[in-house]
Amino acid sequence: MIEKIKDFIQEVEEFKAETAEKAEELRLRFLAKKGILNEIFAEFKAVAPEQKKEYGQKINLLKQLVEKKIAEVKEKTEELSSKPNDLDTSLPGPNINLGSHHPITMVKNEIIEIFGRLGFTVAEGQEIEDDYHNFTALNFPPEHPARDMQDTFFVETNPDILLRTHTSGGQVRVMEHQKPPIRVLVPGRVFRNEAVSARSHCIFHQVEGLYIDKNVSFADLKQTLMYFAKEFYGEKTEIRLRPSYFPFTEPSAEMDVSCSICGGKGCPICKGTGWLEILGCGMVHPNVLKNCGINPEEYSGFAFGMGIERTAMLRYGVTDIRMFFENDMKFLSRFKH
Ligand code: 2NL
Repeated sequence: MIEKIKDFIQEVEEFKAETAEKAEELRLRFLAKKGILNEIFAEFKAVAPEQKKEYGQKINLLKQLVEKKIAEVKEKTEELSSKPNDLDTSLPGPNINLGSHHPITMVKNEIIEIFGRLGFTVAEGQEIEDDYHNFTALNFPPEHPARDMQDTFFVETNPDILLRTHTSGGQVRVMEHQKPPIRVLVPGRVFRNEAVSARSHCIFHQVEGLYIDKNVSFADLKQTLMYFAKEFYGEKTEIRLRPSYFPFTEPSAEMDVSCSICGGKGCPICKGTGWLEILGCGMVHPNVLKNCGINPEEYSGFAFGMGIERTAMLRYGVTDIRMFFENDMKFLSRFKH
């Protein structure tokens, strides 16, 4: 009999009291009228007098254990059910971990917002393009090096299909479907078959802009981009245009802004020059207008393109472009506000 009691003690000790139902089961099994304890008490009467002390202690221990377990569950469930009544609605709520926009998204949105004030709307092109919209319509000659496998990711089974190397195909599609005046921004992800390093990546983001109407001049281009530079980099920002070359614009230029870090005096960020190169631009080439069904005798326009990563690196002092693609929580949480 003593062994049986010890087994019950062990059973109750191991009992995990989680729900009121489980506790009730335990109570019925041990404490009910026809429960185990009453059964043991009945047997206890027949125990020899010299063993009564040992038996009595063990039986008491068992009873206390059962009662303790039941009390524990009661306490737990009461605690839970009484919580709503104790709720103090004047206390501040629990800390909810909010996410934040990715820095590339933040810079992209800011650019869209600034040009939006000048009447530019947004169009999304497509990441998978055909050769015509990515190159041919944009006046790339058939043998242009950008069309090389070394520079562009082509779909293996079809040399006509590729991952866009710029978002310009998006503007081509807008021109094909819409009559001037056109004022559109095409932001998006682009791909180049390049080695990845701290300064360049095979995937990056661009915003390109296109403005087409009657009598659009280089002065309009300059004024529009100066407005953008002052809005984005600050009122004191100066701009400078240097001649450049793109197949799709003529004339073409690179735009620099005075270094916002040193104010133009020269620092490591601008490599001592006082200027930061931020975008390429130019007057849309007449061949491009023609290819898109717009008469270059009647209309003219300007276009520009800028890399978002480069812009974000300058703005946030990020020195490795790869950080934008790693989803490192420590890096991303810097951009919470
Ligand atoms: C750069 C330079 C540029 C354009 C993009 C463009 C688009 C059409 C027609 C003419 Cl449909 N031009 N886009 C023009 C000049 C420069 O981007 O360095 N981007 C990162």
